Amino acid sequence: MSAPVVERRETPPRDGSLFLRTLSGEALPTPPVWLMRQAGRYLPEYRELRARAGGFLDLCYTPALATEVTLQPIRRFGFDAAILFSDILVVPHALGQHVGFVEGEGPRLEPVTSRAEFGRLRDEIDLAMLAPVYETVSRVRSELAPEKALIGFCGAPYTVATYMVAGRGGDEQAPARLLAYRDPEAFSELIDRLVEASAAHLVAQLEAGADAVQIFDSWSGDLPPDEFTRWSTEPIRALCERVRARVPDAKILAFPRGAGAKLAGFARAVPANAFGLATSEDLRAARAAVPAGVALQGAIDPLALMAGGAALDRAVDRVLEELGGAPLVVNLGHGVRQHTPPEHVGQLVARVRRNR
Ligand code: 1CP
Repeated sequence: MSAPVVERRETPPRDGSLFLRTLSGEALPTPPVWLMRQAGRYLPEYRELRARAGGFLDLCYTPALATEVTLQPIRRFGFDAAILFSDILVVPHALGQHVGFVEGEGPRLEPVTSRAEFGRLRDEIDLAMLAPVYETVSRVRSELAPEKALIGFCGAPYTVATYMVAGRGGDEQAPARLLAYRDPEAFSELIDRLVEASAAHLVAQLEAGADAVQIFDSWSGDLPPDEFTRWSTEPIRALCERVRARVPDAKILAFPRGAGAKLAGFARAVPANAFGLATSEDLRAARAAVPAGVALQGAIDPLALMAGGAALDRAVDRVLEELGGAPLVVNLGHGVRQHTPPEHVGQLVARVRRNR
């Protein structure tokens, strides 16, 4: 593993951060709120900057612009946490895979579909290539108010592997799943490499000033239980352990999107401070499934946010009612959608804070 690129900064204790207090197990009367994909194309100021930036990866690797995009939703809505503007696919990129983003279509990678093709990848992640990302983390941290938390992130090994093997996104998981059935040793080797690479990437973000990190497992929810344990739970557990070996007090959120009944086993095995819930989860069942004092994050329907009005108020109230009274981070069950009216996001935040 290469040496960290940015020195860890001395950060003042942020007792005022509702988000960090919640991750430490406090149940707050007004819970903290942020939204997955809170920076992005639904914001006119993002679209304007994106048009000037060139490609999407150029935006991710230009600290001044990535810092600005990270802060845009904080200025507009006053969320309790900012999430670093980057992407889960910078990890395969820094492992030497060709990664591109096609306008209007999404990510395209040169697929690696066999052990022979893994040979094209670096053995270890090139952290120097991601130096602009860590520079962004440290810039954002120094510009954010002390009571606002900064979240770094990575994709879970399984989710990132689905893109690396298929060469594209969406719900195209069949190539990775076929490889996992046909050649489990090869798939396991890829997952192990991703555990190491992702751990190095998360540690570098924490050392650059991120207050917490989120692991996005967007595509594991459909796996049958045994496969889910092998390819989602166990690698994420190993990833958390690697990170804590280097940063013992690291605050970690794990988001096994759509785990459903598999959440209980996942939450027993994975030593995260918080678990993210998708829109489809039964919230009371999820609360019963995680150890007492561990935070939950979620799970407002992004389409209720798009609809706005009374439906949005009801969706917010349901989350507060069913998950409140215990450590809770209000969020969506998946990312903000592109055509969401920005004023609905303002409505959501006001609804969460209305009794404050
Ligand atoms: O042209 C553009 O503006 C690109 C759209 C875009 C954006 C705004 C992409 C391409 N990535 C991002 C930023 C991003 N991606 C963030 C930044 C911070 C924030 O949340 O505001 C984060 C956390 C991600 C994480 C990410 N990227 C995930 C995990 C979460 C999820 O949505 O499930 C995944 C699966 C990706 C891959 C990816 N990158 C971009 C797109 C369009 C996709 C999804 C492609 C697919 O459909 O599979």
